[in-house]
Amino acid sequence: MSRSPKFSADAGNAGELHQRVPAKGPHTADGHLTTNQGIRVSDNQNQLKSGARGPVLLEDFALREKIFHFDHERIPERIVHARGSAAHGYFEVYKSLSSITKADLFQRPGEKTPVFVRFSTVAGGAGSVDTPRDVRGFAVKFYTQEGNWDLVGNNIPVFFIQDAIKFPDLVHSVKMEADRGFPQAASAHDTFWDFISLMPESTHMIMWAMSDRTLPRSFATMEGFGVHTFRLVNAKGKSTFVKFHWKPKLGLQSTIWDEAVKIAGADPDFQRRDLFERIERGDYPEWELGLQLFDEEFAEKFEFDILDATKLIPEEVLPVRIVGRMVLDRMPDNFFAETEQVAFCPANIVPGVDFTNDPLLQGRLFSYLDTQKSRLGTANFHQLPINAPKCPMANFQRDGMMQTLVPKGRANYEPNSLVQAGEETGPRECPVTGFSNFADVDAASDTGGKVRIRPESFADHYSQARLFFRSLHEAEQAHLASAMVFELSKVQLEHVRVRVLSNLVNVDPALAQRVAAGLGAAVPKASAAAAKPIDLELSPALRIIDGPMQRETLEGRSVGILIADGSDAAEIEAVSKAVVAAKGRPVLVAPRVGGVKTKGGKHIPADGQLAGTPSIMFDAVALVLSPEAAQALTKEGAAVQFVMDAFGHLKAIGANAGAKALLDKAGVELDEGVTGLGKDFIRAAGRRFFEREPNVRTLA
Ligand code: HDE
Repeated sequence: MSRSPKFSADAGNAGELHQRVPAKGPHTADGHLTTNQGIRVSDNQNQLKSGARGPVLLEDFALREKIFHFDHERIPERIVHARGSAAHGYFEVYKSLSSITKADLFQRPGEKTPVFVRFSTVAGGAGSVDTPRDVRGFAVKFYTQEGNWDLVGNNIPVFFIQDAIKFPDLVHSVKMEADRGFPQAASAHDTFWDFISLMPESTHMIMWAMSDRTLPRSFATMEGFGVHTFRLVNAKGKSTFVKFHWKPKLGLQSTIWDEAVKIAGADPDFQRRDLFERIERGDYPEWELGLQLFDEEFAEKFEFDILDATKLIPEEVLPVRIVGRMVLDRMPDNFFAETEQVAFCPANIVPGVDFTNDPLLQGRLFSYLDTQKSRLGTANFHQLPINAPKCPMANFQRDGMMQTLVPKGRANYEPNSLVQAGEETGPRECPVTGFSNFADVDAASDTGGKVRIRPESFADHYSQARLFFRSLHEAEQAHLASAMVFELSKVQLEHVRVRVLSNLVNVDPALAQRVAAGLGAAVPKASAAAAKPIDLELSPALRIIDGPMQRETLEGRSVGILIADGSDAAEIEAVSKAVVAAKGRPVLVAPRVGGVKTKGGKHIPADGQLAGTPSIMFDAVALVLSPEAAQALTKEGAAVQFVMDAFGHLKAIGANAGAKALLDKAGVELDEGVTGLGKDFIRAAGRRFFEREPNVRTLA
């Protein structure tokens, strides 16, 4: 065993190991290795130890960070289509399809749109072999000038099930069996065939699955299909049904089953390697995009429902029209960053492409976003380079885990009128150029089709606001008006204050007047109302004060009883008992938590100390004080505040004669809510005295 402290793992070939070639990805100018924090690493071979043979030191941040990161390198694999291989390329349209679709990528002959295509098997895990008998995924992400369009298809034109709700069952049945964890990447087992045998709608797909289609020789020699019926929509809003086809330039080629099995042993990565090598060689895989286009009339006449994903339309019945080609000419730079993190979603469509009511497709529209959140861990997965659109994007979605964008300014909502303050306003919708869904009036005739319209019956925004305000007790009205004045006084954008006032005029001109007066502003004209507000019969149930839900009771309320040395024990006891008898909760508050020594020398412990138990904690207060104590407490801020707040908060104040000095100091004026300590206090303590309010504060 070597005990030499000088030994180093790379001692023998240090020169060779330290030659540097700048990387394509993140790198330092001089090729220096750093930590994730940018700290230069001095030794990537030996960890920090206390002595050559001693324990490893926790402070070795380079070691800890490196292992920490390594421990978290994996993300959940796809629940289906886990094993995949992908490549970059482009789609080139042959001639303009403007008569059938307004989709930008189909307008200008010869124009190329970047694509990223991922091929996959369905059942096997990420590390399974390339050549099981299985359906192949054929997912294309078009990075168009109008946003990303994902055509997430398979190499078979039909599917196992008609409704999305059966998908988890289908997938559970084909994946390795739940108890034993095998077979991997194989449909030849009990549970799959059990399910299939109970699922007659799968029969057509099973024919395909058992055919040579599920043994493709290479990705480059298989067809791709959008499977569902989609729509193409032209600039005039006319919809044409479409089924998408990818036709391989090299034609179709499959393997023999025996061959596929042997390939799996000889080269588990047969198709991934094939894709890589073709592109390396410059033999770029190529497909032509074909469309089967048809209208409602054809759909009606066709013997099967065009919304049924277990059916195809034979090319002999409806020819495939070739409209462009797709070439894959560049391998991803990094398998994880691109192939693993690419997030396809059938709901990603562009103007000119639209959905149908195919129930399987509709189910998929929900599913894929969920899966991305689960796999990539954040709603910001669209910011990953492979998922980000290559056209400009802007919206008010903000924050979230792993947010990498740093939006400026405070416009994170709309509508806003920040432009009037010379601030950035952020982006806006546009009904002309924005995506609009095909209305599909026929399919949804009873609801009038798919629209983004608010019904006329939702137009009245003011009448019930008026009803509410006018139904309130006048004290509540004053509170509401004052709250408006307070809030708007904090608003520095004058045009916003004016706009709120003009809305208030619709609610109630008198309210607008009160708020305007509180702001020192003029009352503006009423804002334009979608429906003219009307006077409704007032609803007393809407008010709190004097409304049907007002209760005058001590039940469930608490009374703070302020006591001090020299207080009368009998008085304290009497008021406490009376509160309890009325189902209230008495709380003794004293200058010291240890309690007080009463007039007769008795010790009474306190429940709370004055400074930490202000009157805001109670629904009413009682003062049981000797004249001397009251006098002394006039010099105690917490005591004065105790009483002043109770008065200002319109609470009942019961006081004995001795408390007068403190009442006076707190500015308490006699009213119905200021009582002695007897029955009148217990009665008063069950409510607040709003009639006092004009004497204690100015309200709008
Ligand atoms: Fe998928 N499918 N799928 N699927 N699918 C996924 O999304 C799902 C269906 C297809 O290379 C998942 O990101 C439901 C039909 C491909 O990354 C998941 C239903 C077709 C890929 C999902 C279907 C497909 C997926 C798993 C029934 C052919 C791989 C990981 C309504 C037209 C894309 C992921 C890639 C991937 C759900 C049915 C094709 C779980 C619920 C039909 C090619 O979201």
